[in-house]
Amino acid sequence: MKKALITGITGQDGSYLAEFLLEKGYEVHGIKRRSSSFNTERIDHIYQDPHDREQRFVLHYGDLTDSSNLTRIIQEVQPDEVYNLAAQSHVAVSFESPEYTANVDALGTLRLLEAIRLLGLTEKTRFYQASTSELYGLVQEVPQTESTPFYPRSPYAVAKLYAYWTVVNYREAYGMYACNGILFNHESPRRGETFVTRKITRGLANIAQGLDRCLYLGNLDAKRDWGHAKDYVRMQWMMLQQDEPDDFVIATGQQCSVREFVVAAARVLGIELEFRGEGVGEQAVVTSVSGNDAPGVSVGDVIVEVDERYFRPTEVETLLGDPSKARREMGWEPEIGIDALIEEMMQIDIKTGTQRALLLGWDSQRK
Ligand code: NDP
Ligand code: GDR
Repeated sequence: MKKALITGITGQDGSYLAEFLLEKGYEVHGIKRRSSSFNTERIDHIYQDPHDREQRFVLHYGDLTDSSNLTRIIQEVQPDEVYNLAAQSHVAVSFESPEYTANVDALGTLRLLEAIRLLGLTEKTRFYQASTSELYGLVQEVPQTESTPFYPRSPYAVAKLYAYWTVVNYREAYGMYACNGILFNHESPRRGETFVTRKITRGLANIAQGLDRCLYLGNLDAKRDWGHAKDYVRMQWMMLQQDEPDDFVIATGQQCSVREFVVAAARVLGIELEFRGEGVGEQAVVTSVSGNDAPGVSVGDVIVEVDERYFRPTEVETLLGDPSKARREMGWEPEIGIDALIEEMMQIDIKTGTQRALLLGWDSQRK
């Protein structure tokens, strides 16, 4: 039975990858951080009792800033595959906490690779690094491929650039099977609530129920190549099953703007919008409402407004990936398009919003 170690197992990708590898018959180990409240919501459904003799899902406390802890876990697990998904992954937050972001995202990757090397596991252990389209930043070429020059635009992207080259260097210097997946944005109903897609689907679903009035966003013109996390974790595994290690761009090859995402998400609720003004203060006004999914919204309501607090000191305006190499060499194709992605995210958030509204209604009647 193959053993995989996943850092960042409590995150969006970690949870989907753990499910995927368990289905493939792996013994899956994950590193989770100690926190003052539960942080395992995304993986609770696959949790296995440590007293179970057949246990194939094991969690270890750890942190990417702590080498001794990482070395001990790797020594104990002796993994065939390490998936390094842990990161301070929020670009805007990296401007607030640049040093911490570098410590986790850049040095954390180095710590893992060094642990594998010093433990004599370079022959045995294959390594996947969660690299990112943020490396392209101020884009030098459209669409972006594996050979497009990098131009990072945030402390997050600079830290990930260090990690990217560390992976390449360990591959070349020590012959390690180590790969970079240069993944473009990928989303799901499990996406963290402060990333823009989930902020939009959750925000609009709450507004539809009258739980909130307005959604405040930053740059509506930003364009991203958005895919589904499930498709992307399948690719993470595929990259470690090749004869030779290599780096791959993973993307859909389609892009849309944040504004277009808002319009499409609102449509799932039966809401049509018109955008008025531009820049700070730009607003989305409701022009029609149909169906029963938005009882809290009326024509004329302003439900989205641009707030400069969500602007970034340096922005990545547009990203569009070319996944031809992954298609050609591994036969990978994304299966879930942007419309299906938005529909799925909206349906889950509508369900949660409706339940919350019912609960609050029930409470207020009781008072
Ligand atoms: P999430 O933010 O959902 O998950 C990040 C994970 O890292 C969480 O499990 C988090 O733990 C953990 N983590 C954070 N800091 C530390 C630390 N110091 N030590 C150990 N664990 C830590 O990210 P995603 O799942 O969306 O992304 C996975 C990886 O892929 C990240 O590295 C991200 O930068 C990268 N990436 C993501 C893309 C995307 O569009 N989703 C695109 C390209 C790259 P906790 O739950 O406790 O916070
Ligand atoms: P990104 O994702 O920065 O691409 O990083 P995010 O969803 O945060 O932003 C996408 C774009 O939307 C604009 N935007 C807003 N973003 C947020 N979070 N909140 C807002 O209110 C808002 N309004 C507009 C942003 O300015 C940006 O242009 C994600 C992360 O998962 C990284 O870890 C990963 O490496 C990259 O995707 C690929």
